[in-house]
Amino acid sequence: PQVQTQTYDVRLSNHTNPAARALLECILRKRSNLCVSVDLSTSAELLEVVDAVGPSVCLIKTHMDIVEDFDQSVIDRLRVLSEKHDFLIFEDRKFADIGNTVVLQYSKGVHKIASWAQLTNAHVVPGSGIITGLASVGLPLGRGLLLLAEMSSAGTLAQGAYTDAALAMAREHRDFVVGFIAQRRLGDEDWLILTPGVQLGSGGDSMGQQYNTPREVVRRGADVIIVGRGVYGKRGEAGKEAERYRKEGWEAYLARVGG
Ligand code: 5IU
Repeated sequence: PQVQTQTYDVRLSNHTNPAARALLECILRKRSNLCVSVDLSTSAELLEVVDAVGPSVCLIKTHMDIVEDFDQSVIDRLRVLSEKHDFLIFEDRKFADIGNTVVLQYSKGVHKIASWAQLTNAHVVPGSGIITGLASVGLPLGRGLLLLAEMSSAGTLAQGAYTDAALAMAREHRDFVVGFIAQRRLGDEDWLILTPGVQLGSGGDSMGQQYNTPREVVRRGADVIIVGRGVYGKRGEAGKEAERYRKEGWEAYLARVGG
């Protein structure tokens, strides 16, 4: 596909899914295409970082299953912060089972993800039944789904024909699938591309993570940059770092759309 040069404003008219629209509207209101991934394992640390980065983000990405003291009050407090700072919530659950099972994992259990996360994501390895299952829960609630088409980690199998298959599956479910977790733009349609593996200074970690800069991933087609340790890694500086990444991401977007 060609470089995505349409503005977020124009792209709003290409989307009908309520979660996709809410995300684009929030991006425009806050001039932020930054999602901070808050991978911290106590609710106090999680909520402290969310409160600090909240003003600079359009989206907070969670892994709620790593929070050791999880209970419903964590969700209640997260939602208060999402109203206070105006951001959406993306639970990075990476569903990967058959349709019947993901229905239960998405709606029930300890986390009841569908009740609070506007966005979640799924692997395509089970085939399209996973989307049918998740859509049966998420669509009535106005939720949106991202498919994992590519990963940022070294040696990922999500490439080539696998990535093409993810795109084909998304095309069958355009009401619920709003885009992809990917490293570049996919397809000529308007899919939202959310890209993890982002850090200023690039490099990686000791377990296969590979980083690109905000400017590079946005140039390749990222609509939302996902940054974790780059923002919350230095204790006490998450708010300042988030604002730095927001500016980088927004300038890269303006450069891409020619503004
Ligand atoms: N994440 C990736 N790469 C991927 C996918 C998800 O890093 O391809 I799919 C998640 C893992 C972590 C966050 O929650 O995004 C990135 O965190 P760091 O910026 O701290 O590496």
